[in-house]
Amino acid sequence: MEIAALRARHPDHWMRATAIRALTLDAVAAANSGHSGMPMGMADVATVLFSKHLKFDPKAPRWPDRDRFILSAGHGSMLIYSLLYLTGYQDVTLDQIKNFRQWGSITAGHPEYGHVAGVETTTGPLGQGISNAVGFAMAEEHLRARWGAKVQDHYTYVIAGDGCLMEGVSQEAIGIAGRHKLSRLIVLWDNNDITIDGKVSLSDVTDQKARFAASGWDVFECDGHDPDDIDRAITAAKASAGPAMIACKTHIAIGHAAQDTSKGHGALTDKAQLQAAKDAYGWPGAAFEVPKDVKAWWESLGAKGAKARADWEIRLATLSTAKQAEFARIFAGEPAPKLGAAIRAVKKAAVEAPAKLATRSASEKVLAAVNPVMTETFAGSADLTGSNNTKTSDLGMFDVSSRGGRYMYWGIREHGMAAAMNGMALHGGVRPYSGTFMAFTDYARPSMRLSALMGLPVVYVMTHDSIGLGEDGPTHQPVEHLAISRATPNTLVFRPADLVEVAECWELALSQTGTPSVLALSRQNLAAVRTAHTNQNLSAKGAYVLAEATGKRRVILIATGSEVEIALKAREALEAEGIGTRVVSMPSMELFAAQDEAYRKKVLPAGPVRVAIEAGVRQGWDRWLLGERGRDGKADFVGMSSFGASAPYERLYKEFGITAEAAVAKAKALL
Ligand SMILES: Cc1ncc(C[n+]2csc(CCOP(=O)(O)OP(=O)(O)O)c2C)c(N)n1
Repeated sequence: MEIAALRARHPDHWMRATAIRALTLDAVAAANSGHSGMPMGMADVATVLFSKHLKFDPKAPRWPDRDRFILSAGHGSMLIYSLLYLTGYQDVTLDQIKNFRQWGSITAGHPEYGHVAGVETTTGPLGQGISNAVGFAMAEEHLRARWGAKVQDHYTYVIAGDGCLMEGVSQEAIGIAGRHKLSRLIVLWDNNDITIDGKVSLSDVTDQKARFAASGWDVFECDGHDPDDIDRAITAAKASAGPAMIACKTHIAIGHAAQDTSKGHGALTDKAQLQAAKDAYGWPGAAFEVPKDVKAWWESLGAKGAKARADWEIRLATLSTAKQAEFARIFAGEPAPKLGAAIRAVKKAAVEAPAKLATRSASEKVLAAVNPVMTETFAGSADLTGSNNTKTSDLGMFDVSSRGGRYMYWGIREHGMAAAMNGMALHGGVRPYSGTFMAFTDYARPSMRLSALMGLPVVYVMTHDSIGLGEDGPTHQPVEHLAISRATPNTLVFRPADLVEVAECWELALSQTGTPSVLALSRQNLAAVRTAHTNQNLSAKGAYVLAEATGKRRVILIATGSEVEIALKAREALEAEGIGTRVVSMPSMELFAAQDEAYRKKVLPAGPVRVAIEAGVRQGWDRWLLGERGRDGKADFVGMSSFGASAPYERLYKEFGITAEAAVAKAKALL
């Protein structure tokens, strides 16, 4: 690559783009870690995107109608930090750039949502950003249909590398975007032929352009170092009818000794080589110095965006006051004011006409009451709509000709679904929930972890939550998944026992603003366990006394979901023998752990023996059995310690010993 020729052909552009390259080299060298090559290679593309196409206002980083820019290749974080610093985002100061990757700085190793205004999503786990972007683009289409182009009318741009495209989740995302003709989604592929181990050809010979085209995308190409060609390709991509992929041919670590090699991928810290690269670029000044005219040009881009934002505010103000308030509410992620009343009505009706019901069906009943009053919900299922019970009659289908619909057939794409839900939640204005089988949380898990890390109130409707699903057998029967979900920080796991608890748990899940929820729901029918109505949300405390001991309390049975019914039966048997037994229903361990000591002590006092009953593994239960005033030798667990098996569920419960009799025997043995 002839750097001199590039400089000569577009001298102004060259210096502007090189500001990104120079800042990247300096920041990575100062941190002595990080990734230099990718930001250096994509600096030209980013410069054209930000100067000619991206609608953004550094003074209003969360303006709802901004274009979204997603750096899916998150290891190249210095690309986005440089752009945010150069264009004048307030919190990315030069000091932050100098403290790249250091304790206390917002310029973390990989871009983190919530740390830096202008970072739309946390990236780093490759493939996530491009898959989030599908959710961003869906949310934009949906909101544009419902609110009008006056207030929602923008693009989603993604920079993705070879790694993002190799990760399996990207195919799920690409498939969804192609099927739904998400024409406002534009992926800029950093086609540099290099990954960490060497040339891409070491591990992949996929024709990426053909692959995208085969999934329904419009495909473009450009020379990723020629600003005119980049501009031409982006302009064409914006006008195309489908989602667009632009293969940007670039050189990793351009102008450095490590150019076009896998060495260029990582941290380029050699001082002499760094200076040689800057000399080749014609870059003046000391480390972290950007010439005044170059910085001023970048800042002028930011100022341009202020006008677009001000115009948008004028358009928003033409909506009625009520509509403006609703728009503000859904973008703030606040629950609808009528949610509480809708939930209480379901609870009251449930108690008045108790029925045997699977909690997945109970969930459908709750959603039928919630969706009409909380119209920002956006539902779906990974090809298990009839099993997950996520669809209610009022939602309508989200499709190419009906963007206002609120139900999505995700196809068999659990991971892509979860990643897209993250994107929707990040975009704002929609509150996504979708379902699959609980055992397939594994397939969605990388994105579920990011929901938690980013603090997104996505709801995962995970049905068929135990061996209680029966004949489908151990491949489909979760045993460790409750424990895995509970082990994840900032995640609420709900396992409700009946319609009343399901209603309460949905209310809690839909009231979250910074925490995802996992709803574990049964396939099999369950008896109603809550027989008296109260307006109070008892599940909000995580655990509560469902049935008190008569006489001296000697046993406490703690159960969740489908096993609460078993605990109540065991209580009856123990009480019949004169053994006072309390049953505690524990729909959410996390919420119970968050209660004060006095409440926890009231529910789990010292003294009685404790037996927990849950059709899953014991991991996670010992705090409630041995801690919290419990004692080894006075506690036991009725649950699973192996995978399940294929048979009718009643037989499985018997064979695996998850029965009232087993609970009674274990309790008595401890007395
Ligand atoms: C899921 C995941 N696996 C592995 C990594 C580690 N990793 C970071 S960058 C990278 C190589 C990516 O290659 P490419 O996208 O071509 O980036 P470039 O070499 O162009 O910078 C790998 C394997 C990661 N960040 N995420």
